Amino acid sequence: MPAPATAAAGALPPEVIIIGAGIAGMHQLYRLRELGLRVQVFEAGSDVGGTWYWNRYPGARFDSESWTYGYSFSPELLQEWEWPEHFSAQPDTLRYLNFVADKFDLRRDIRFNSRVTAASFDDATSHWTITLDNGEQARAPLLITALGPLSAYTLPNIPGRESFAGPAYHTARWPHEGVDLKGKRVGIIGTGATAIQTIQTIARDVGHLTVFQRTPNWAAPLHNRRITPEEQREIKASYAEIFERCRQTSTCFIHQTDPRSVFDVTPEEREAFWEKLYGEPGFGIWVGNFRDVLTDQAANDLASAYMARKIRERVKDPATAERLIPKNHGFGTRRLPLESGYYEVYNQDNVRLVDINDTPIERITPRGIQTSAEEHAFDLLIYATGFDGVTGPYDRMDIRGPGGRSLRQAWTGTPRTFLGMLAEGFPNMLMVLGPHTARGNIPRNIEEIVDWLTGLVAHMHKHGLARVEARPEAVEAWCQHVDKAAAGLLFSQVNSWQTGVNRNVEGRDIRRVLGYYGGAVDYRRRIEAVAANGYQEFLFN
Ligand code: NA7
Repeated sequence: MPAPATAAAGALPPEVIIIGAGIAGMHQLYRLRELGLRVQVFEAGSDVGGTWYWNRYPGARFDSESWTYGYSFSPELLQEWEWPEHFSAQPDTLRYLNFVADKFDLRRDIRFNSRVTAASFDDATSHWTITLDNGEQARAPLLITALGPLSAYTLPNIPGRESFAGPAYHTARWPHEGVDLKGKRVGIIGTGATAIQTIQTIARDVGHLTVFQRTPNWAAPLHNRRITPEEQREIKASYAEIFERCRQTSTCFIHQTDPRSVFDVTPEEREAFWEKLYGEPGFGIWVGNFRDVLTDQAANDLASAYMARKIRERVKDPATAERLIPKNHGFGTRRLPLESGYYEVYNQDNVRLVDINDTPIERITPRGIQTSAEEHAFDLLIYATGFDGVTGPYDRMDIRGPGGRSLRQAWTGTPRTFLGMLAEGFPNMLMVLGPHTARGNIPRNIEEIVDWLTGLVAHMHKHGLARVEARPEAVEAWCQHVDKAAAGLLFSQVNSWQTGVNRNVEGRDIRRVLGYYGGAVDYRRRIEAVAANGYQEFLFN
């Protein structure tokens, strides 16, 4: 019989199990404690932080304004913590999450180094049993998954990967002690948001850097800088307004879509607006652009042409500049990487861009990477090859609902949820930031979902309800609405982790809608209405 994975002898079993001690799991734990519930969190890492615990690659940092990113639930915390930079670097973010864990004594309910490999629901008792990688088990009526949409990292499916003689790291598993890259010959695969941060940071230290690019991405300047003491005072004095502003925008960033069409203004006005956005910090150029840039092909073509011009201005070698300009997707139709001197890296003598569409990678060898043209020799390889987004972390566990029904199988084509918080046919499993939820400024999205789920749990406790599940007709209506909300957006026609495509994972070659794209304001209105109407879309008993 497996050993119980919770608490000391004599202690009462948990009423809720949470998987994950990242931003979401920590907040959910805090909230459920407020309800007086016994909660047990299981975390695969050796400490708190989730994304910010694992992703320690050089240059990892926010693209969200730091002062919009932290938890808003504690006014005291907001006054105590000081973000050093407008866009926080990973070490500071991890320090922040440790500060929060210490302040609220969260660790006493978290078991670290405990990866959950399976979860199964017992229909007779309406309890979930989770199994850890060491075989231990734990049981509770409610299971909350706080897995993170980008926690299932993926390695490239290139032959010979294991044969490389030197060290090779995925960016999401960067060694905690750091890596000395000085003078080394480094190869990096990938040119997404992660790769761009890594490349621009390490290019000055390495001996030589070769970037293997399959698809270039549009990228815009981050414009990060330190927060001055005066700004710090101002930020602390205006948190209420900052969070209110985030509540009013469709992505929960401070940036709001401009109500004008690209075609409402003259070419000169358009150029001036884009120059302004290009010169400003953060995601404004992406989510604060003209209203039709992300929905209308002709408007998007103009924005893409502007961005292409910027790349040509910044990269000296015209052939390299052309390779860095995306040709198969328009500006902003994939998650926009923000950069600090990324394009200028390609003006350095020690950096080379290899377009693997021209010279495909054939295999990884003991010495390096063999393309159709030559063998590139390296001391070290970096895989900045991304994640099996959103559903990947669920797929990596064996989750079984009533009658042993597998979630992995149930979601083979596309996930089926109600509000992105309950999966169809999986009672008592509540998801924080699962598929079909609004996503933008992630901690803001998390906070709303955590608070809403806390309300649902409180409702169940108040009324003595042991089991909750979404009504099939509510799931159907929600899934249809989710599809409709994404239909008019140009990004829906483009392959990326946001549309569920990952060519390194079998079966991940079909685009799916994985988020709610009706906007955060609409999402909030809908979930609040469900709670206000007494959760009629659910079956309880
Ligand atoms: P992304 O954005 O998914 O980027 C992964 C990159 O790796 C992308 O350029 C891929 O090219 C490339 N890739 C993946 N597999 C291969 C193989 N087999 N061969 C060559 N190139 C490959 O992940 P990130 O980590 O950069 O960013 C994820 C999110 O984290 C980001 O959106 C932010 O929200 C933070 P492809 O484009 O598939 O051709």
